[in-house]
Order: sequence, then structure tokens, then C-alpha cells
Amino acid sequence: MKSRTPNRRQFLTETGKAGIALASLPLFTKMSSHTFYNGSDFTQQPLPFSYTALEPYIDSMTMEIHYTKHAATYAKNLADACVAEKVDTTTTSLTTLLKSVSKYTPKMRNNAGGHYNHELFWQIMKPSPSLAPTGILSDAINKTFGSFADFQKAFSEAAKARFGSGWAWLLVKADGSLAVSSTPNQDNPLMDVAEVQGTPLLGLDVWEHAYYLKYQNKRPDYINAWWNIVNWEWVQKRYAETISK
Ligand code: MN3
Repeated sequence: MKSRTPNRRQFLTETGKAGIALASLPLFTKMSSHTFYNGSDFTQQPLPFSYTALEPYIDSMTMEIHYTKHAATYAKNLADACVAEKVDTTTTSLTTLLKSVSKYTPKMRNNAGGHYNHELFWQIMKPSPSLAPTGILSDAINKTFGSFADFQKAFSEAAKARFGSGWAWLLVKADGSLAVSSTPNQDNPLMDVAEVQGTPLLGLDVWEHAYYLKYQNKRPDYINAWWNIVNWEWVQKRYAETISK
């Protein structure tokens, strides 16, 4: 019995510390609580890491402004567009909406895409990841592009060559094959207006707001740095789920 009191006190103290640590990172959440996989979320989800977590590759000020200002605004404007255009977000998934986005206004296209793209973007990054895919995704990349290095080169070129604002993508096409593409503005491969259509696995935001504070006009440096924080475990899981559908 004697040992229970200090243990219990110790437990409460440590729980209290954990509570404080979590409170100091209000946006921290476990990935398992995130329901983004099915693309049904119309509201902004918690960031799965702290603003400082991706340094030095993405600085904390860029991360905070990107999440709390840019991405939050897409989510708010998407909500407004859904009201104005009578989209019932309790019965329609975001993925379904994107697949027929040509039926809606440019405001819906820009903000539905902006919201989806950023929610995906947060999930595909993490600090200190394994730096290359393994398993079936690795096999598919090698088969399609020759090697992982060749894939990175093709993806980086798509990101560099996108004129103005937009995204670079690795996607799974309807026939199950992989492709690299890029889209302007907040378009993405799910959209019926996209040149290359499919399910995005990996997307890189090349809008200046994503990198300008740290990299200024040097977009290639941002792209090169970004490979150090790609969450390949998550991308592999998404690939496996996508091709099993
Ligand atoms: Mn952005």
C-alpha cells in the first residue's frame, strides 16, 4: 500500500505535465483521429504537427500563416460557397463535389480545391520521415518512372515548371497507373476540369505563400528541401487504399 501513494502522485504529476505540453500545442492531434482519407471533411482539421515541427525545411512563421490564414480562409469560403450553391455537406462528400466541380462557380472551384489540397498537404508531411517509399508504392514508382530518383526528378520538374501559382502531383489514374502532373491555382487531379485526372497521393504547394518568407524567389531550393519531410508511410497507406477500391 505504501508504494501506491507516490505512484499515484507521480502518475497525476506526469499526466498534468502531458496536459500542459498538449495545451501548449493546441493544434496537435493524433493522425488516427483524422478522418481526411475519404475526403468528406468540409471543415479545417487540426494540424498533425506543431508550427515548428518541419524546421528547418519549412519555417514556423510560414507554417503558422499558411495554416491559420491561407488554408483557414479556403475552408471559410468553401463553407460560404456551399450555402450559396445549396450543397448539403452532410450528404455530399468533398471528393464527389470536386469530381463535378465544373457545375459550380469559380468560387466553389477555388475554395473546394484550396481546402482539399491543404488538408492533404498537412498529412503528407512529417518531421524526420523515412526518405523513400517501400513495398508496393516503391515497386510502382520504379515501374513507372525507372527509379525513385527519376520520379523525384520528374515531380520536381513539374513543380518548377508550373508558371505562377499551383501544385505538383503524384496521382493514381483510373486504370491504377501512376502519373506526375501539375495544376494551376487550387485545381487538383480529382476535378473534372483537370488535364490529368485521378486520385492525388502527393501534392506540393508551389504558391509563393508556401515558401517566400524563407526561400524568396528560389522555388527550386524549397522543392529540394521539401523531399526531407515527405511522410512516405502515410502516402503508401493512401496508395494501398486507393488501388484496393
Ligand atoms: Mn497554400
